[in-house]
Amino acid sequence: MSKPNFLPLSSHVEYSLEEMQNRAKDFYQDLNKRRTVRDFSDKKVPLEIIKNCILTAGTAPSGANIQPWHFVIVSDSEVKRRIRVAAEIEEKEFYERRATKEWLEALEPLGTDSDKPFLETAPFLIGIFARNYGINSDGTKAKHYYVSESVGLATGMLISAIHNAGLVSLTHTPSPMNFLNEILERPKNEKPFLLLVVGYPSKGAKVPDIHRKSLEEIATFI
Ligand code: IYR
Repeated sequence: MSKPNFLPLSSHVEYSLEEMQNRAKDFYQDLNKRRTVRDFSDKKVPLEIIKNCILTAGTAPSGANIQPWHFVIVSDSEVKRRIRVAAEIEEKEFYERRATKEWLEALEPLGTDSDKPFLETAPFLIGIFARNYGINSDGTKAKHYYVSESVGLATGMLISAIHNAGLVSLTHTPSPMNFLNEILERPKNEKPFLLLVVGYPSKGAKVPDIHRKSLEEIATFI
């Protein structure tokens, strides 16, 4: 067992109480403007912006600091086309057969269907993979901890970073999405977690008239 190495916490910034109140409120008000968007423009986005958003995602906490995530950033139109074709096959199956009546009813307010043009229109698709286990140098499996929680946290930070940059995203989960391993050439210790569609909204993009729960509904103070 090696001894842990500790460094002084030099990065923490302490604000005045007033500044803290303002920052907390401003951050909430800004993130509350985020909407999941399905109408994308084909307007180009500089790769540098996406790289910084990915770096932000990589700052998420993770079980035993294993950082069990991998992001595949897709801008190639042929790869995007292949993803759309494969996703629409699964989605058609979902909407026409696999989904229960209850599930379809729950999706009604979102107005979704099996047609996924945004998979080709948006400038970037980000395939987010969860590394369920690692591979040691001798080929044996290395255990990873709290993988879904860790990748979920990183994804939330990625979505926030994209919003902060002035772009919009869509959390897309064709199910099953194992085809992403094949198209994006990821190894079998990685499981597709989510496909994040990123870009600008189309001119005149519309979003469903749905609402966020109140503080009383989502929190209890004891
Ligand atoms: N994957 C399908 C269905 C879908 C499921 C949920 I849960 C959503 O919140 C939205 C859609 C689709 O992308 O259409």
